[in-house]
Amino acid sequence: MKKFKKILALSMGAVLLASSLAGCAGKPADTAAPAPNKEAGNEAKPAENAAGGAKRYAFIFKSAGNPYGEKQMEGFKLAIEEAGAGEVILKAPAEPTAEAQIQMIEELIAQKVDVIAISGNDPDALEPVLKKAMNAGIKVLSADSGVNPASRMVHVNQADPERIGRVQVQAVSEMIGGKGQIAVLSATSQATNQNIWIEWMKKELEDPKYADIELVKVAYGDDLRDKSTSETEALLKAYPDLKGIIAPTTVGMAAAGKVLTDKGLSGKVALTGLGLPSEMAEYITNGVCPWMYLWNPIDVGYLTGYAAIALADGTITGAAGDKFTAGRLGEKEVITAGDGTEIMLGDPFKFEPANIEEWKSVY
Ligand code: RAM
Repeated sequence: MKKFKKILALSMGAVLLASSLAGCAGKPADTAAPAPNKEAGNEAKPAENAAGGAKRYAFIFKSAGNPYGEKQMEGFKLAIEEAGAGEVILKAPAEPTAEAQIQMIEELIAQKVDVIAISGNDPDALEPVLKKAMNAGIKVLSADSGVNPASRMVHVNQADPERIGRVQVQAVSEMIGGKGQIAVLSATSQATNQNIWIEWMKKELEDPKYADIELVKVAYGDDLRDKSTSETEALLKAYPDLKGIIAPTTVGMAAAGKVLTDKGLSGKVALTGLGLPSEMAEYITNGVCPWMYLWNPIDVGYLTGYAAIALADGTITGAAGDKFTAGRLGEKEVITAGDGTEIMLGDPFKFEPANIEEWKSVY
């Protein structure tokens, strides 16, 4: 039995490696991932930078201790190593602030790395230091949480922000029968990705079909477990009639799932949003979160890794129409986004009781 589970976990890993997230329902594609070219003698020599050393690729996530961020960085590392492109530097500050990231970027500029990829803690505050990096010849791209177009060459987007925002409102509305108070439990108030999704949630709520739903508050748990827990408790206290919570952050989802479970609120306050299957399986199974959405965070990092390589070797400049091959994800194209250019991973995926068991060991 144990052995069977292990084999299952390994094959799920292969499925994961092979799949970008499919549509809002159904299974991921079941094609096998091509094995990395790691046989003796076949191993690619790390590409060299201008100074003749191995190229160095840095990734800075929003903050440390976030399992989603760890998966994203895992995917980034996988891409760089699989391609034999050079060395990987992974960083995440203790606090989810722009200041902490600015300090890390300054250090990376001093170290003369070749590429900086970043999930930004602020769309604009990083502009001076990221421009400084680009002026020093460092290729800069953002992923997951974007920085403004002047601060980057291209952005790696996990899924269409409009779709991500609207689908969460549609979900909560269905869960609460189209009536009652709802709240949003977000990450930080400056997070680019969450703020864009919340804008789309508000646009969706303008539809007359949601006339009986009231968004009472957007709370910020800062992607910190404790703060997200206390913010959930505060919402329940301030709004005793609250019917639903949308948490467009994996950290917020896990914290809210635990609070609602501990308080026995399953079936009374519905939870949905963007959750990590490994953290949310318990709350999907116990009914606290009837269903939720996410994309594959490893794939976000993996795509970012290949985009970083393509920027570093000059295959792309970040201009719309640029094309490159992103390993097992195949050919990808740089497209025009609302602001600047981006590379799109895919669609959000729906996790529900019927499929959560098979995903919880994957990410
Ligand atoms: C958290 C982070 C991340 C976001 C996910 C959904 O882990 O805020 O940036 O993409 O949630």
